[in-house]
Amino acid sequence: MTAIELDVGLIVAGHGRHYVVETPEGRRVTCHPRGKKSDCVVGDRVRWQASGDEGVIEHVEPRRNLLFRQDEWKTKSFAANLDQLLVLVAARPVFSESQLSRALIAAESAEIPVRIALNKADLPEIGAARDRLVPYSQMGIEVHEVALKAAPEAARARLAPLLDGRATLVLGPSGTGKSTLINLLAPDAGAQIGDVSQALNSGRHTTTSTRWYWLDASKSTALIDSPGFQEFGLRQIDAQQLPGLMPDVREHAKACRFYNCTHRQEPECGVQAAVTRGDISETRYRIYREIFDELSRR
Ligand SMILES: Nc1nc2c(ncn2[C@@H]2O[C@H](COP(=O)(O)OP(=O)(O)OP(=O)(O)O)[C@@H](O)[C@H]2O)c(=O)[nH]1
Ligand SMILES: [Mg+2]
Ligand SMILES: [Zn+2]
Repeated sequence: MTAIELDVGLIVAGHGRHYVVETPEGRRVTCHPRGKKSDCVVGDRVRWQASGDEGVIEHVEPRRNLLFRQDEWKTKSFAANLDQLLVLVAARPVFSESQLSRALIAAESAEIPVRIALNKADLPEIGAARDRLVPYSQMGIEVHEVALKAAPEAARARLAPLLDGRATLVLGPSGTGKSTLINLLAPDAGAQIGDVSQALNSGRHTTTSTRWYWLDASKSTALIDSPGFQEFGLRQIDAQQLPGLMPDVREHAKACRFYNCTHRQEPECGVQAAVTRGDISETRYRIYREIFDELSRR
């Protein structure tokens, strides 16, 4: 059988070796990949063949892009064929700037446009969270402040236009409101929403797998819910590439004396000078060095 005779479909969910494939008519079929390797991710376009009530994935179409993280031991794919990434952080729980920066670097490396949303504007910690995001808006990344639960209609008005006509992966630590966002914009999604204190105390994540949701009947707009992440390895990136993937570092590296400056101890370094002047935040520079060291240690 040639590929042309197989049915086409979109991977909308994955659980271990089971995938849910959506057909162009909107039917959802549980499928298994052919062979041992399960190398599909949510967002993949596939060709599959019915086998009883289920199906077999025979072929994965070439990907436009793939967002993933990679540590020493394993590679974890988030989703493929994305138009943008929305990193969702919140006033509470306090977010790690290192994890935020890592997600931004992975997106830059995969050439996926990114925006940040800061949720829970109703909480008293919002001022501190807002201040911590100033360096990110200064480096040209949009930051949208919302209260998805406390002021849902204002949040919808702010975010819906940014999402319209695109496939957007919502990524962020556990308990920031990713599933709350999905349920606000895709009312029959029924994504499970967790209780923060419970999630944090038990170290549990409410959402356990990545899932694709359509926001409109014409299927032009999609949001992809994902489990909160804690670790974010960037082993797929060379240390030498890192400055080019961090917009603030990249900007000031133009002023370095040496073309191969690593911005750590070289003289006449534009990046170190920018840190001294306060044009690159101390935290961002610390994160740069931490990731650079990690990527140099192979
Ligand atoms: N105060 C406040 N709480 C909110 C807001 N938006 C969401 N929450 C709460 O934050 C908690 C976590 O929300 P979820 O949507 O489950 O978070 P998540 O990012 O999907 O979490 P994981 O699935 O664990 O990754 C829930 O108790 C929500 O009700 C908001 O605007 N303000
Ligand atoms: Mg969730
Ligand atoms: Zn330098």
